Amino acid sequence: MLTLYYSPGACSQAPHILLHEIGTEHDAKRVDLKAKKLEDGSDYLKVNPKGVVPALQLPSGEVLTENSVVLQYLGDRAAWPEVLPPLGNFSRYRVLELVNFITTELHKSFTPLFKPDASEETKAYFARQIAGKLDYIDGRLGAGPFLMGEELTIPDPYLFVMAGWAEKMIGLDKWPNLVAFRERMLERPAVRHVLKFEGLLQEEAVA
Ligand SMILES: N[C@@H](CCC(=O)N[C@@H](CS)C(=O)NCC(=O)O)C(=O)O
Repeated sequence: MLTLYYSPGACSQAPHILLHEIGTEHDAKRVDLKAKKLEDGSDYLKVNPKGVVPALQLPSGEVLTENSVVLQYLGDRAAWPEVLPPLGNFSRYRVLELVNFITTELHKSFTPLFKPDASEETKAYFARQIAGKLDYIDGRLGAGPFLMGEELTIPDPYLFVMAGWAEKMIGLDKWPNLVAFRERMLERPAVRHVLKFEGLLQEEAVA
């Protein structure tokens, strides 16, 4: 079985949602990112020496890291090919283009906003960077419902996580398409399940 190493609300939520969207059986182990420990007290650095989530342990015991690659791995194994079109289909590269944009341009621009030792000036600089990237994403999304149009593909759960971070850290008022996307994603059973599992949606017990 696959095992996802995650931290609540972190970028690991993207593959966590994808696993549920594509219906892949898996185990999910919570990581204390400060202590670099698992819930049983064992050392997470033995799983992923980089000390970050996500990490995906394969049935062979190999551990795959880097969100964009973990999402591709899962997408290529989905019984539902639309989530990542196969080789030979040009739209595969459009999907990967979006994943790469989110991981390199958006995701890492948030990092200083979460760091207590980053100055207000640094935070303001990165908030402006994020705003510019969200201008592009909002236009790209349009009426959606998803980044690629009618079908959910692997960058959508990733964008959902980034939209949640943006809402919390800088507000989403300037990006109405992103607000609508986030609301649509929040209605999805896979998203609700993961939010409950990660302890971020309290009103119903996890089944
Ligand atoms: N390059 C990695 C970065 C992953 C990453 O930044 N993960 C964050 C959570 S969103 C983390 O684990 N941070 C803990 C730390 O930096 O100590 C990837 O794309 O998967």
